[in-house]
Amino acid sequence: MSMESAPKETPERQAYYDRLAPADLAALWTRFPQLVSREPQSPIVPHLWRYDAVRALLMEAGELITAKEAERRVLILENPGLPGQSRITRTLYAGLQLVLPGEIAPAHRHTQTALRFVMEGEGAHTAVDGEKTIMRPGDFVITPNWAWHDHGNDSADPMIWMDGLDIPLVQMLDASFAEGFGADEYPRARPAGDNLARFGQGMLPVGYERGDNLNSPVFSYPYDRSREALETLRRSGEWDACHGVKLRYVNPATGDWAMPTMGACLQLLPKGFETAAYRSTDASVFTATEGSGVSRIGDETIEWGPRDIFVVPSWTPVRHEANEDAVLFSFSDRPVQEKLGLFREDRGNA
Ligand code: 1HN
Repeated sequence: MSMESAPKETPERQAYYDRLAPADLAALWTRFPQLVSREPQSPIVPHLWRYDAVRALLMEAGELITAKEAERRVLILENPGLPGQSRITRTLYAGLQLVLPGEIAPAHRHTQTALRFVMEGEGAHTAVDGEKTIMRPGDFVITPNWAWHDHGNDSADPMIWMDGLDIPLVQMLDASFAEGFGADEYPRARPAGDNLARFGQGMLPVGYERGDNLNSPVFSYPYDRSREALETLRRSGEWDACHGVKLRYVNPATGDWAMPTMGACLQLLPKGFETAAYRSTDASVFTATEGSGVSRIGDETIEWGPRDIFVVPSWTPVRHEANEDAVLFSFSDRPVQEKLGLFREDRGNA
């Protein structure tokens, strides 16, 4: 069947194909198997980045260039299956960003959506449309598309976070716009914590209408609250066979994912718990905030510890096992796949 293997080549056919290319044409029957595969065929490979190794290189960058000159001082985590393409999965970009004490990363905005997950440091801030959020390890912060954002570090220590952006997705759609603000900081509009008070307490301002905003009005999800929720649920003992205790970050005004293009989750794997094999069409980036464990991803075995980052490709079975209570943050393009009717998952027999 021509969808599974290309028809036999003959000298006459080959000669014909050779005449098609100069005319900017191609024969579909030679391409079917690549274009419409029976199952996802991803160039993305499972991979682990050790935090300490990336951190050492990032600190070197701190001596080579300022955050301001670089605009953002980031080391991109590139999937070895697609080297040189600034992506960690087919649709997502990830990097580790360093802001040194006293530095500012100037205000700009772009149509790409960003998420931050804090790895190290305490007391630096990011500001979204003029509202500052002080960042601590494990905090999850979103920067909606086209929102002005700047970062600063008034603390005494380096601040490092993981950035996740939908850059390759926006690139594929040729929908990138960006501009600088022209000053370091966007004018401060509201006091720090305003978004959490308004939208993050299981309540909404009376009369609030979300309009056409597809992003959560909450842009900071502090770690201590999410961690406490996982701990309470851990004690209830109802663990998902494939995920342990797993919660997703939501837009409290809609119940949908916090951002339209990227979905993020936090999960607790109790000590000794081994998850059942699971696969889904959304390639996912993971990092541990606490604990250590082993993940079997297809044929690869990855041993991770705190702040290491690893990637699970689309439709590749994964099983996690925790050596001690472990907490994993993860993100993927699942909201996009769900909206387009493309998301599939396979829980094995679980
Ligand atoms: C960006 O704006 C940030 O604001 C980080 O921290 C990484 C990578 C590509 C394009 C824009 C940030 C980015 C980025």
